[in-house]
Amino acid sequence: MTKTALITGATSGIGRATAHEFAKHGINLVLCGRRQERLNTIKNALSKKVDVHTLNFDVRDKEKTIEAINSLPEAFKSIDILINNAGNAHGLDPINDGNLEDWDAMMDINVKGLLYVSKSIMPEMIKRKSGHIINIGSSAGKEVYPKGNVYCASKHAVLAITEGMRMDLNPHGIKVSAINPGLVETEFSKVRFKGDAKADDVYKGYKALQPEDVAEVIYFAISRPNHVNIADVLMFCTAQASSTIVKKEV
Ligand code: NDP
Ligand code: 8X3
Repeated sequence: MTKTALITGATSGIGRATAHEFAKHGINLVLCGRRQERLNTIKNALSKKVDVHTLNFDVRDKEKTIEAINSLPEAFKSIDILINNAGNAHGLDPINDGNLEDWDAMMDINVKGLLYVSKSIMPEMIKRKSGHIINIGSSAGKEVYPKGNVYCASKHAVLAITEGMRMDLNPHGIKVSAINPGLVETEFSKVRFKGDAKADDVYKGYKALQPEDVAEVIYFAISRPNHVNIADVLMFCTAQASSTIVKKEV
C-alpha cells in the first residue's frame, strides 16, 4: 500500500533531499516549511511522481502548527512516516556571550517545535497501531563542543525525547528512530552565522556529508521490515572523527 510521509523543514537541505528520495520510492508527501515559494517549486517537481501536499507554518507557533496539521485533506490525513527535521543552529558563541534570541530560537524550534508536530501526528498513528517517527538529531546531541552549548543542549533534548517516545509508543506498535549526522553541507551554516561569509568556510578543505547521503540513510531506516527498527544512527563524513576533529586539506 502507498505510504504517506510528513517532512518538516522540507524547503532545504536534509528535508528537501529526503522529499526527493521518498518520491523516488513512490511515497506520497506532506511537505512543511515557512518558505511557500520553495514548497511550490518542490511540489511541482515531485508531483510528477507522487501525490504532494504542502503546509506552511512556523513550528514555533503551537496553534498554527496544530491547525495546519488538522487541516490536512482526507487523502493526506494518515501519516505513516513523520520526519521531524525542521531546525537549525543560531549562533556559535561562548555561553557568556550568548544571544537570548538565538537561545529561544533553538529551544523553540529544535525542541518544542518537534514536540508540537509530534503531538499533532501521534494520535492517528496510535489509532492505526502503526507508524514511524524519525527525529533528526545530530552528533551535537551526543557530544558537546566549545561554543555549541545551547544548540548541543537542544539536540541532546531531541535524543532524550526520541528515547522517551520509543518507550511510550512501544505499546502502540510505533517505531521511533534518531538519525544523527555530523557536518552536512546545507544552508545550516548560513543560518547559524546569519549570512556572514564565515559560513562558506565551514565546508572548505574536505568533503562534508551531502544532504542526499543523509536522505539515503533515512530511507534505509523507514524501509526495513516491520519487525526491524533502526533506533539510532550516528553518521560522519570520512574526514570527520568527532565534533572537533575534522581532517582538512590546507
Ligand atoms: P537547512 O537550513 O538547510 O534546513 C533547515 C530547514 O528547517 C528548512 O527547510 C527550514 O525551512 C526549516 N525550519 C527552520 N526553522 C523553522 C521554523 N521555525 N518553522 C518551520 N520550519 C523551519 O539545514 P539542514 O538541512 O542542515 O538541517 C535540517 C536538520 O538537520 C536540523 O534539525 C539540523 O539541526 C539537523 N542537522 C544538520 C546538520 C548539518 O551539519 N547541516 C548536522 C546534524 C543535524 P523554512 O526556512 O522554509 O521554514
Ligand atoms: C550540526 C552539526 O557539528 O555543526 O548538527 O553541530 S554541528
